[in-house]
Amino acid sequence: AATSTREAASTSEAAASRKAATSLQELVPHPAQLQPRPDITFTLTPNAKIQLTSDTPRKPAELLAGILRKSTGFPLPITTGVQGEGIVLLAGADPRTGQEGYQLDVTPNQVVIRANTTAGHFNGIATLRQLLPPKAEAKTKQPGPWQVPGASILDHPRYHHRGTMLDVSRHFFTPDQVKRYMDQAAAFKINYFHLHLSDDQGWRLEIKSWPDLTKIGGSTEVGGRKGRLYYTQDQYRDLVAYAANRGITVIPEFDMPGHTNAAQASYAELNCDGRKRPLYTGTEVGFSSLCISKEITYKFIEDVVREVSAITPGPYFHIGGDEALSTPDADYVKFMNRVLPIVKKYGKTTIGWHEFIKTTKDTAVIPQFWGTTTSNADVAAAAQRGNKVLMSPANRIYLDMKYNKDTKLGLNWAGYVEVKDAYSWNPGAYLTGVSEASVRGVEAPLWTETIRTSADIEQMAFPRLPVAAELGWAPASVHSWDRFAPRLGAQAPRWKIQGINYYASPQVPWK
Ligand code: TNX
Repeated sequence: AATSTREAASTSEAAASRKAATSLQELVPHPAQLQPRPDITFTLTPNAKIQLTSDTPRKPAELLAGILRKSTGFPLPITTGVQGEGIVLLAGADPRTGQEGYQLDVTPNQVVIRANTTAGHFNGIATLRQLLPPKAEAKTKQPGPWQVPGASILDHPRYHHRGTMLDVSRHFFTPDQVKRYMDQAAAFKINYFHLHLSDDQGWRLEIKSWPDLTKIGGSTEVGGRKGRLYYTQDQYRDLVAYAANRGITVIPEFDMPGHTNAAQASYAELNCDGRKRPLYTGTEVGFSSLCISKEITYKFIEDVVREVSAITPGPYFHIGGDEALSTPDADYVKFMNRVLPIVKKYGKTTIGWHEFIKTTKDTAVIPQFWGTTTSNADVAAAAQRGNKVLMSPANRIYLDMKYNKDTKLGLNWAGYVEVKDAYSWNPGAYLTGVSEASVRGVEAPLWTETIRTSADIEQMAFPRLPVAAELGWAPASVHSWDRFAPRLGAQAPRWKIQGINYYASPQVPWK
């Protein structure tokens, strides 16, 4: 009996370590360098401590502790001083890790993460979460064992900018819904969260000097629901801090000179004819424009940029600039020539949908390409001058495109975007005249004309947001659908434990 118990124990240990060993092959995004150490397994026990030195940042440790205390039920105190079993976060990593990379080394009694920056530590922690069993993501106490397979990882991203956008204007999402999506994004090393805060259907952030923007412009959404559908400045500050505590920088967008009906419905003086527009709850685009010839327009914009910049620690301000179909070309240029210096005056760097780049030769501004073609003369010319381009080609990485004709949510103006389509392009060799060195990164935008709930967000973002994260982080040399699809499929148990409503694409071998 003794023998068979021992055998049973060792068989289940072998099974557990076989299982643990595979998590090394399942990382999304794929790390730059990965060396398995099959002879080693680390097991997290109730005695483990999260150990820092005086020069390691605390926020990443707090994020990790918050997640693992819930699922393991262990106390996991954060201590200063490196001793004994646990997870050790150290400053001072190999210079090849750069500004955002990390090293992760598994020893029998410690997992050691080294990084030179806070971002690097957040990224190392995202990797450690995926090396632990899926139940590590549970919100309630689970039984162990909590094993990490032996490995030595040296990692850094292909591109600095790995983002997603949430359109909170077409449909409003509560702070808790936004936080839920931020959490989901952070798990894939997404480091920018773009909030589309104004559009024809809604103005979503309190501006103290123009209170009717939210009082009127934030009172409804697509479909006509009524409510206080906006964030106070305090709520926005809290969202920005929540993101920062996960290694994410928020990029606020106020779309102009088109997509402005909500503002024009709030203030008569923002219209050339001096008359308020009716609120709009449909989904057409291209019918609205700020009044380019009125001075009050630029006072309004300066007030918005000043107030928003003061509560946005990140260096970017997104001015939209897309689909200004009701603004004559000459006016569009005039408008941008007034607005770009305002953004600069308040210390921010402009990002805009790519249309705006034809109006400026400033190489510091960032065009965000959202087209469906693989050549764009204005974007290519900007790249030749030295601008960095953010890549969001709609027919590849728009999260609101339907997967196929049967997808209930979403739109299809850019086509159907199945998971393999979302993966099968090279951001560094996609646009003619825009080479690897001119690409700043990849953003996956989620427009919300048809999206109303967290379950809706998740159905469209999963699995395509992790695809975007893979394209933005993993080295180009590992790009292969056949090898990526199983790694993606291996995430499903984690998503199930978190209650993420992912789309189980038939293209992916789900675990
Ligand atoms: C185009 S993409 C838009 C948005 C829509 C989206 C829907 C872009 C810069 N503008 O106004 O919501 O298509 O997919």
